[in-house]
Amino acid sequence: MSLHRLSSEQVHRFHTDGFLLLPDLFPKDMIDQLLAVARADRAIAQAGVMKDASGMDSKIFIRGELEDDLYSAFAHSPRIIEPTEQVLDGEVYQLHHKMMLKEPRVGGAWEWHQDYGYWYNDTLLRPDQASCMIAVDRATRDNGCLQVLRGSHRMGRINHGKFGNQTGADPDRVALAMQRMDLVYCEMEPGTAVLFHSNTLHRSDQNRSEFSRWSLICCYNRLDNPPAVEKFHAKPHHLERWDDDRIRAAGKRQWEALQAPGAAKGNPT
Ligand SMILES: O=C(O)CCC(=O)C(=O)O
Repeated sequence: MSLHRLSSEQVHRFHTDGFLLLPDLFPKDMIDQLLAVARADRAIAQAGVMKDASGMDSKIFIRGELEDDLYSAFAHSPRIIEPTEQVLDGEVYQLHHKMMLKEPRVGGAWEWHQDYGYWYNDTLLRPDQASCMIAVDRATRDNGCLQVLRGSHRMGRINHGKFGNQTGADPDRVALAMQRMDLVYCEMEPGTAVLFHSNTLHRSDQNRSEFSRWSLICCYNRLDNPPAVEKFHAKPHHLERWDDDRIRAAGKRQWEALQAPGAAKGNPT
């Protein structure tokens, strides 16, 4: 019996709430390594930014295909894959993964949306996806932790687009949902994760604190639900499961490469 399987009570809670907190999903040394690599990585320092409605930036380093780096290595972890397969009730593959950084004092907000609000347009025909957001730094209300509306995945997909100066889920529909559903702030210690359904409404605030908010989000789709047209996401594949030591070894290789003479410096945040 696998160490990473959820209890039937946890699976039930995911289906009821549309999300599930997974305390201490990863051990401290793996998260310390991930943070050290991310801070040193020039590719992340130069990553794209997402501007919020007031012009504040979140950094987003997103990759479709799996690569030879630590971020991709985490996406291979059975600590994530097994619970995801349980809640989606079938084999999954990695759709994409992203390192997210909200820098102290200036990190931007994310507006209410459902991931499937966008992935629908990528011709994923069923909402059979889930995302696992892993706290790399401590995530708090002050530095812009993830917020979710409990049970909102059961509304099905709602309209997404540009409404006034906001892009995201239809704000009138969100306002109605907020009258009936609990708003939950997913405050997490490093290594804790939240697994959420692709129709769960979520957002996050700006980071007005003195502390950075790094996180890694790994997104998965059911293998029997390939997109009708291939876009940015990874092609459907049988996802190898890597044990912790193989993931640590990928991190060590990347760390050594980043320290090599001539390697450009990353972002110390
Ligand atoms: O990083 C965050 O706070 C939210 C990111 C998000 O909602 C997304 O990538 O879909």
